[in-house]
Amino acid sequence: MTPAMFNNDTTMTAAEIKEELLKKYPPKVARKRAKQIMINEALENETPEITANVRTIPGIITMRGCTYAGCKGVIMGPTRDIVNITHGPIGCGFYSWLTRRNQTDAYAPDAANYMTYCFSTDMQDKDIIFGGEKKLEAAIQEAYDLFHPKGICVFATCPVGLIGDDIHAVAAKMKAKFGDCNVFAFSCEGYKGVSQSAGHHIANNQVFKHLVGLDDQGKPGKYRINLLGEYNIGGDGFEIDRILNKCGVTNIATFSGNSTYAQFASSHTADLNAVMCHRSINYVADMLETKYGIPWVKVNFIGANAAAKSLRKIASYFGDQELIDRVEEVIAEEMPAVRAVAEEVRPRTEGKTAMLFVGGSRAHHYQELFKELGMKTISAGYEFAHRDDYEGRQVIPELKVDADSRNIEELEVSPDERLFRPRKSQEELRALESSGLKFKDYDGLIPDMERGAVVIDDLNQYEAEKLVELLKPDIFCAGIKEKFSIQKLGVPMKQLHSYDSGGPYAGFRGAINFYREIDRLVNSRVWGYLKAPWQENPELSATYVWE
Ligand code: CFM
Repeated sequence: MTPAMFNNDTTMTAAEIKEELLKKYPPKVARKRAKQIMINEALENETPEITANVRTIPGIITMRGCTYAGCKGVIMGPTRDIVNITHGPIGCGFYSWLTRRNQTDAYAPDAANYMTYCFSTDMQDKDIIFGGEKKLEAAIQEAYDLFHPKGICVFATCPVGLIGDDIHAVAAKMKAKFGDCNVFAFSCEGYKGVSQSAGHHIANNQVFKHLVGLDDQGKPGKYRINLLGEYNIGGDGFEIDRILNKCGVTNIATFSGNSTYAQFASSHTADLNAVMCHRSINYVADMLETKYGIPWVKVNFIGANAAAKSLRKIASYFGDQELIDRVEEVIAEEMPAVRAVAEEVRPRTEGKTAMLFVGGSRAHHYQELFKELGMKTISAGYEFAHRDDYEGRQVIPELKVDADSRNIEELEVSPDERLFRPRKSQEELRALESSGLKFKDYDGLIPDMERGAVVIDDLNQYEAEKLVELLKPDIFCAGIKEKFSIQKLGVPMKQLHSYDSGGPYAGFRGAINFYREIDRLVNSRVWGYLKAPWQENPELSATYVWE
């Protein structure tokens, strides 16, 4: 049995697909959604512009998460030796506890590891009525007494913002009381922004304000970088560190996969910032540059070719022949194993199609891996990225500041009197730029996608199913909320947030893992055989018990 679902035989044009997706909506909703669905290279638009980072229309089942998730879960969650206390009802704490597969090295010599704990103030009705500050104070004290951590972070959930608890005052008071524990808080109430993206920004600000720059003793090394926007999901960060070590590059701090308090505190001692996930951490990259003089470049270690390119970028920045040669040696050593698997798999994956709807960077990065398999990404989009992640950073000056973005503080940063040290002179930077190295730059997802591909921002449940029905991809990549509904449509589904239980997929070894996984998935017929009970017997007969 070969269900139609597996034949990529659609004859519809991208414009017809867009029209189909919008057809069911009331006119006002359709008008709004139309601006978030773009046919690549803007064939139907006069200005190639996508609407992004705007509120989800009420009633639509979005794939997005909340601001608290972006702050506590995404940025601070992967740090092993900071106690993260959720100030709020237990549900928020519980559902952010070990749900993201950010791994850490618990055997490291400096390893205090609090990641397996779920710290919450467990607010009750009476705390909402009379205020929760005392309870928060007691929780911070208890955590300190039990663990004596270097840092305690406090995260506000929605009710905390609504009742007005001053979490920053409580944190400052406890910090002063302890003297040897850095306590600071995040006003990252779930509703604070339109998605988790606002939480990234809030986390970036507070870590920069309260932690970065506290320790001038960074790790020693000749080529010292920070890896920004890498969260060690499924061990990606471990693989990148393995490669960097092999090349002789010292990673001072990862923001924030497998990170520690000390890494953040000494990150200003690095000489280059390599940015993986632009969306979640570009604020820190910019602030490290302004305050300390560290330039940043965009890298991508997802995909073997992309990893090689990123290593070359880092080497060309330092410009040292020894490093340039070592990077070439490492690439030459690692690539044969990658190529061997790619060649074995490619006859089975060539020409297959993929759809990617993930967060704010993976829907772009993973297209590299699919390209290496000879697969085509026919539709992709982010959940919460901004226009610059789609169209490139050149659009930043024209981004509209609306009420939602105004909600998030923009830190005023200036060069540090003591520590600002430009890592390269203006002439050196210009010379590097003319040799092709781009600083402070990200081209975004759109230029890398084929003409006519459908780019959709904040895809929702309804559109996801419709899109799969119309375009019949060989694989659909998104998250747990989408997984089962897509599989029920007969299409293999790969989670690109948690990697299901797989990974790492970054770097050279990661590419091998990914090739094998995708080969298995796109060549498995099992989802096509699956029929939900209502597809086989659409009518249920039943009787009322009281008849
Ligand atoms: Fe950056 Fe991420 Fe992503 Fe992200 Fe995320 Fe994530 Fe993601 Mo899930 S930081 S934007 S908020 S790469 S948790 S590790 S997979 S949505 S595409």
